[in-house]
Formats: sequence, C-alpha cells, structure tokens
Amino acid sequence: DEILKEMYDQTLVGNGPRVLELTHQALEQGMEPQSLLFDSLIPALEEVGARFERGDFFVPEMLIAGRAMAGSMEVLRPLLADTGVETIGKFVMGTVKGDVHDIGKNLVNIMLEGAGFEVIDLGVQVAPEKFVAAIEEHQPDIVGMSAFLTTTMPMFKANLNALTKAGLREQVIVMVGGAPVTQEYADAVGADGYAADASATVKRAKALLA
Ligand code: B1M
Repeated sequence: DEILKEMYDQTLVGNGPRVLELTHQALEQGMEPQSLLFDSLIPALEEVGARFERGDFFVPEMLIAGRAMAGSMEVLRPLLADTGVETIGKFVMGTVKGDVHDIGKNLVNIMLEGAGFEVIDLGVQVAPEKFVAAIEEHQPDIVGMSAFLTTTMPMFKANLNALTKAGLREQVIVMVGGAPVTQEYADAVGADGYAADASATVKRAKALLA
C-alpha cells in the first residue's frame, strides 16, 4: 500500500511531522492501527538498526527515526489500548538501569493495556531499588523488565538479586524481554517468563497468571 510505503520511508529518514500526517490519513481511510505498526513503523526501525550496524546511520539518525515512530504511536495508543476491557492483572514495567530505549517497552505496555492489564510504567534507566520500591508500593502480579543492549541485559540478574534480598521474589512473577534477550538468557538469570514481542508478551503473561 502507498501510505504504508511512504510512512516506512518517512520513518526511516525521521520525518516526524510527515509520519504524523500519514498516520492520521491512514486512519481516516480506515486502515487498522496494527497494520501501521507491523507493516510500516516496526519494519522501518528494523531497517534503521540494520543501517546503524552497517555504519550507514549514526545515533542522530536513530534518534529522529525513533521520535518519528513514537509520535505516531501516541496517536495509535488510544486505539490499541482499547478501554472497557475488564482488568485481568497488574504489571509494573521498566527499562533497566543504563538503558534509555523505550519504544519497544511502550509498545508492550500498549498491548498489555489493550488486553486488560493495568500497567504502571516506571520509565527508563530504572535502578534495582526503584523496581523494589514500586513492587512494594503497587503489589503487581507481574514485573516486566526490558533491556535493549547486550551491555544492560546483566541488570536483569541485578534486579532479581535485589528482589530476593528484599524478600519479594516469591510474591511477583518476573518477565524479561528486549531485542537482544533470548529464552535461554531469561532462563539463565532465573526469570519466570520471556517473550520476543508485544503480542507474545500478552500471551505469556496470561499463561503465567492462569
Ligand atoms: Co539504540 N541500539 N542505541 N537507540 N536502537 C539498538 C537497540 C541496536 C540493536 C542497534 C543496532 O546496532 N542494530 C543496538 C544494540 C546492540 C546490542 O547491544 N545488541 C543499539 C545501540 C548500540 C545503541 C547505543 C549504544 C548507540 C551509541 O550511543 N553508540 C545507544 C545506547 C543508549 C543507552 O541506552 N544507554 C543507543 C541509543 C538509541 C537512541 C536513543 C538513539 C534510540 C532510542 C529511542 C527510544 O527508544 N526512545 C535508539 C534506537 C531507536 C534503536 C533502534 C534502531 C530501534 C529500537 C526500537 O525502538 N525498535 C534499535 C535497533 C533495533 O532494535 N532493530 C537500536 C522498535 C521496537 C518496537 O522493537 O525495541 O525490539 P524493540 O521492542 C520489542 C521487543 O524487544 C519486545 O517487544 C517489543 C515490541 O514488539 N520487548 C519485550 C521489549 N521489551 C520487552 C519486555 C518483555 C517482553 C518483550 O517482557 C517484560
């Protein structure tokens, strides 16, 4: 489709205003918000990552592309996180300490909310003691931790150690995820659940609560 293709191209070059326009245009034409995400925005950011790895893109390009996607996601959020669903569980979510990536985490949050979870988002660079304090305060069913860099993945273990030390490990289900994370890594750090993407997170979370 033309719009999806242009949206992909404009996200890739980080043209936020144009991506916003196209988002509204696509929705007016009756296109599904999921389609904008999965057929345009996410593939565009994958290509941004590939170009960054090849040395064709640098941090500023990655940043503006990320912003362009985030702008569109704000429009899509209310459509995806449809209200009126009965609450099925409570999540505390955060990106681990040392890591500022949040687009993937925010997308997971939107999908969880859409499925009926209440989500308390701690934001990015969340230190172990912040996870501990939030679990004590909010008593969630599940705590979700995102890490997007191989250098920040070890924070999962640090967070789990902090939970154990605070006597909270048995009270809460721990889920981990993020681009470099694998099921094997999740098992190795002792997490209860892992998912590769936002919709898999919803499925896994429901299964863990059942
Ligand atoms: Co950075 N970055 N970045 N970056 N960035 C990646 C992650 C990278 C893979 C790019 C690459 O080399 N191909 C690479 C990491 C390599 C590695 O360690 N393996 C990288 C790097 C190296 C860096 C810097 C170190 C660059 C530098 O400074 N030299 C730096 C680090 C800063 C820091 O955190 N300390 C950096 C900075 C940035 C920006 C700030 C410029 C920007 C972030 C903007 C933002 O998030 N607000 C940025 C961006 C945009 C990217 C890429 C291009 C796109 C990320 C994204 O939003 N993807 C990314 C390349 C890529 O991922 N292909 C890259 C779309 C998103 C929907 O997917 O994030 O995978 P994703 O989220 C998925 C799943 O991971 C999963 O579901 C989500 C939705 O489907 N998921 C979970 C996420 N959390 C989950 C939790 C769960 C379960 C599933 O359970 C709780």
